[in-house]
Amino acid sequence: MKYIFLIGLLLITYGAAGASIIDGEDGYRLWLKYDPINDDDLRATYAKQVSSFYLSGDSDTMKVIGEELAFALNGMLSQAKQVNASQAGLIVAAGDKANALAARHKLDLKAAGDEGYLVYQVQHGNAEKVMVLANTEVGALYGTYRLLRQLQTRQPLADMAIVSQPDIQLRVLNHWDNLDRHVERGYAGESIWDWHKLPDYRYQRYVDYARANASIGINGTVLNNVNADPLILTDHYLEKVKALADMFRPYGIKVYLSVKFSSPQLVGGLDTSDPLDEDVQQWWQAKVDDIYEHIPDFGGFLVKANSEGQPGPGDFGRTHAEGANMLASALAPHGGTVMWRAFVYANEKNEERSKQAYSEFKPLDGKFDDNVLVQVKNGPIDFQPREPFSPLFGATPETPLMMEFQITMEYLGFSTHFVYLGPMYEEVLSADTYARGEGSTVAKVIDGSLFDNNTSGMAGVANIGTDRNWTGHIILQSNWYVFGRMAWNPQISAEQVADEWVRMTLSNDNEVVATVTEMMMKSHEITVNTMTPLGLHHIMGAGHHYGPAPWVDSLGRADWNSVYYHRADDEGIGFDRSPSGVNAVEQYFSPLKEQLADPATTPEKYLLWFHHLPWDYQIKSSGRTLWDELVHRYYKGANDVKALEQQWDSLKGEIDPLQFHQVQMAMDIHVKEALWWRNACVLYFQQFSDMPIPDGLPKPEKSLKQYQKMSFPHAPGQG
Ligand code: GCW
Repeated sequence: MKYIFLIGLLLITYGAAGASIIDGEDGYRLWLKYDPINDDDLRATYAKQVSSFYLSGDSDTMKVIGEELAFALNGMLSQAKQVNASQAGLIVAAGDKANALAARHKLDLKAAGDEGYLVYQVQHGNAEKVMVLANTEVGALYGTYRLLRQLQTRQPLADMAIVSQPDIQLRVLNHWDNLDRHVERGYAGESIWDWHKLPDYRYQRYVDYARANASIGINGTVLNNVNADPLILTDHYLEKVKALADMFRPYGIKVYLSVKFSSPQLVGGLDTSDPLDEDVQQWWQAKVDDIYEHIPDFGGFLVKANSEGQPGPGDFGRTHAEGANMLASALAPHGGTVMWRAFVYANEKNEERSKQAYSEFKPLDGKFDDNVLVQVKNGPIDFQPREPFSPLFGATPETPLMMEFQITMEYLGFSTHFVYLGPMYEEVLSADTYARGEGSTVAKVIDGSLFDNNTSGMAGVANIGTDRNWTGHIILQSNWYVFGRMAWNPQISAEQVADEWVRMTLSNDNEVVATVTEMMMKSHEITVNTMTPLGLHHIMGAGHHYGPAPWVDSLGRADWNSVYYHRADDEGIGFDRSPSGVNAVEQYFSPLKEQLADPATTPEKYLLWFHHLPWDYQIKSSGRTLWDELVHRYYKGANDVKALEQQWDSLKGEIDPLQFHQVQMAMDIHVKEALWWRNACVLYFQQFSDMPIPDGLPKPEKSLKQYQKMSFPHAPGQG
């Protein structure tokens, strides 16, 4: 109501001017807004239950819990007080104290593990109390955020009986941030790490970053780009890294670094970086020892090696395992981990790109040290709008695989498209690899349960920067959020997460929640249709990856060009990865491999990923020809984006005006770009199909030549 009035007033006064002051939520507070609860009864009930709280200790983490509770409860209930145990409605306890309370109330604290928690309402003496109990203080912190979420989403506390612990051990953000603050594939401002002013100047943003991550269970951060600057390992930078590690420690967040494999040569003064060379090994050991002296809980290293020009063990005739193990043995005495990326592909291999990671890493299964995880992108190529899962998942029983999802939307519209990635993550995690028969989902591979691995991890390439709202677009905050929630619990549904995120970020009004959740849930599929329907992939602009460019054919390597991937010709379109082509399907387990070998049994969403099909091939679900279906999907995609915009418009006055306005502006861009993708792709592919755009559909505004001429100097995020 207040908002409608405000907007109305501004429009009357300045309506014609176009721009005006909008007093609203700028998004900085993310999902931790803690605005007052307006329902008096509910507020009073909550206040009675939890506004007085007791903490079982005064460590740094307990202090952080106390601060968060005071801030949140004052915000939502206008009251909060830390008191002694007998007076408290809410008890937050860790360690011995928690064990004693759990025993008294016959609760199984073991089920909380090292990082989990119990949140219970219990009858304690003659009072009802809410208890957050955990074996560790970090567990108590996570439990506190869980309890606060109950209030933020307006759920009852009575009868709460929650037991939760993470299924995945390492839940890590990867920042592709350079030391000069440029963020590779970043679309939300500069890097939040102000390396120049560190270690002394410590922005509030660093604390709020830690709070946001802890609230969703993220327990690690790789601070710098995988295309790593070797300077990160010099004393000058390590001092700065230490400052961040010190700030994040109370929140349970460990710091990791990306390292360049040739660092011994580049900053160590050695003349080789051969992992089997003793001097090289000693250099790394000394470097690692030094890091741990300053950062006793340092997490470890992330490595991109022999990939896209980065140095690696291959330069010295050594395998990825030999490279990874050399770093792993330096880290092992300190409990550190190596996350070694499987994103490798090279022209010289003379093998189709989607097959190379598997070919390279499958034979190395069992050769990695215990503290190495191999980090695999969700799909076999590169974070395309949609990919089948990488065949490596399930193929390495002896080697724990870490999932790498991209949260930043390099290939999905940067930061102006309305795309919730939850359904995409869910699609990948719930996919069946059949590695050990039916039910061997990707989620079970990466949580370690399928092969009984003793370590597990999930990484997300961060989408945040210095933009006031962190992610450049409020809706895209949900992608950071859902990544954390799925890293904690890879079985959770994208829809449930969307619902809770909307409640905490936009509104608790049930109708608004239903509308926005529904929009979010369909947004990924819609955007896939606008860009790469039916399994098309890698047809975006070269270098910056912005916009459609299926015509790209002149880049240095065959597999950097769009034409390599879509293979459109007079006969048809698509990449034959079946046994009659490059036989990438052989890397999957039966019965998937047989299913994907035949277009009739390949899911339509992957059709052109696995098959080159004639333009008049009949699509099963619709009866259309392939050409008509392709055109139909591009047109449907663009129409659906337009409909999304209208749905958003219907929320005017129902949500915060600034949040509303910002998303509305981005939606305009999304609509325009969906039309651009549609027109450029349909015109381009029509040259090969030589078939008409079906009757009744509007013709593209420009000619193909005009679309091809568009250029985008200084597009953001370039590598
Ligand atoms: O998707 C590609 C990106 C590169 C990135 C690379 C990788 C960090 O275009 O910018 O480099 O993947 O994942 O290593």
